[in-house]
Amino acid sequence: MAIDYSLYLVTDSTQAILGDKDLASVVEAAVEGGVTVVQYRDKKSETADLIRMGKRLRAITKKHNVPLLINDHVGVAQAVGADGVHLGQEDMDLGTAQRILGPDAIIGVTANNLSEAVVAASGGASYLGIGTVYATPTKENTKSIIGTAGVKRILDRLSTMDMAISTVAIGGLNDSNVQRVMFQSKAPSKGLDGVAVVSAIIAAQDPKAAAAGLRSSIGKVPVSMSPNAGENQNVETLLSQIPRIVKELGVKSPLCHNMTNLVVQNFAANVALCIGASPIMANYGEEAKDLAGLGGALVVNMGTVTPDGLTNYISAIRAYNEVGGPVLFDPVGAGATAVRRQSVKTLMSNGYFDLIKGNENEITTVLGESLVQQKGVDMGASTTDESAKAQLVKKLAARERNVVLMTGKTDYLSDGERTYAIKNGHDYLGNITGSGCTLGTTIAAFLAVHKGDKLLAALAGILMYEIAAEQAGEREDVKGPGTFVPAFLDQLYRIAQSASKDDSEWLRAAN
Ligand code: 3NM
Ligand code: MG
Repeated sequence: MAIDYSLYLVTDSTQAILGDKDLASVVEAAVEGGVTVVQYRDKKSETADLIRMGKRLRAITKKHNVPLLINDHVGVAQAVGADGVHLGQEDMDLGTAQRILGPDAIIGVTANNLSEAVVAASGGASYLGIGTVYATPTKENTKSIIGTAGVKRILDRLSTMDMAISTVAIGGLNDSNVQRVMFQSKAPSKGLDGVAVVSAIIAAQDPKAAAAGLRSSIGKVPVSMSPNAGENQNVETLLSQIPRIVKELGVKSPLCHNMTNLVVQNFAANVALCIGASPIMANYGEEAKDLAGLGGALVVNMGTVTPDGLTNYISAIRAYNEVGGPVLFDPVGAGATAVRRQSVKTLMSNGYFDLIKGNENEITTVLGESLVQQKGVDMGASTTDESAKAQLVKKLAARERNVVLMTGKTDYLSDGERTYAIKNGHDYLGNITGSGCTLGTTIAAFLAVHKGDKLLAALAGILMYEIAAEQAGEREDVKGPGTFVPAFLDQLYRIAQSASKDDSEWLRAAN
């Protein structure tokens, strides 16, 4: 039997989630709204009560032609004529359940990690419930939170096993994140078959509307997250398009919404103006709902993160994600403190970033892996292995399905397929404050004007920025970092002006 796993409802009968509603009525409404599979999960009731409710749910699901599975209790599944069971890692083992229920039963298994997934898949499970994706109050003692990266790791492994097993993700999923989770979890060869939710439907005021909303979200890949136009590998072809993109930026003057740190606000606004963008420094998340509709891009720079700031970032990221406005994440000091490490996780589980930029430490923190063995508190530890850096950037971009830029003497830029090393820039950029942050501002403005190929947009921003720095650093009137800053702003402005006159001479310095 081919099953549609796209919207998998797991029930909960607790006061905290179901409240005073009647479970069978909630399930019926949910099925009418578009739920495609129902799992009856009740961790507290006695067997007689389970069978009583199970029979009611069987009647409802049968009427609507939707499969019914029972959590944990194989005997209850048999008693009510369910289509199968869902087994947690502490429940009856898969082989025993298969022998009892026979070959036609649907038997799903919970998988938190690679080995649980491999064991269940090899054992012939019908599907895997992969989780816990995000923290959820619904289930007590969940194992580790694996995020979309963890789901993707499991899907990648399953695709190498060449097995016809279905998959759903579970844990903390709701209408604000299902599209992104489906998109970001997608392994090269296979994505999730659906998502499983509890509270997003059972705790909803209107379970039918909640189910209908989820069902329609699941089917759509958000415009902003469409895969990168990765067909263009040729550097010359990419470079040839940059003057036109710089010119377009000046013509469109996109809104560049910065939620950035206290140190660089003024400088970032000046950089945005000089390149031809229209800056706004707005840290209040509620405002983003209006700003996101203006066709610009958002920079989230957590250089001076606070609890309030985090809440504001999340509202803004969601507002931009909703309308497909590009979001650039600059995880400043990501590895420096526990608060920052946690903030990175919180932000990444709450939204999609079109581009993540950072230095080596920041990018390795976001990836969760280090290139080199960290020695004590030596945060400056660095590798000189260029190909290792390029691989790391590529890996993170492939994992997040976005574009990643690692800045340094050489910058590495990747969309998970194409990876480039860029060697432009000037030493003085390292001697002034906010040069990394304002590069983020610059790239965001380019993402707003050039939507077709995010990597190309980023490349245009990086080259404009770094070549302007080279030109400024070489000027006779520039004696050091102090005189460099105004000269740098001037050169950014000049490049913008020359591009508007179709002069692309500046780009000859690209390397
Ligand atoms: N199993 P909600 S998480 C039943 O990780 C269940 O295996 C999980 O609830 C797992 O959709 C979970 O309300 C609860 O976050 C999911
Ligand atoms: Mg269980």
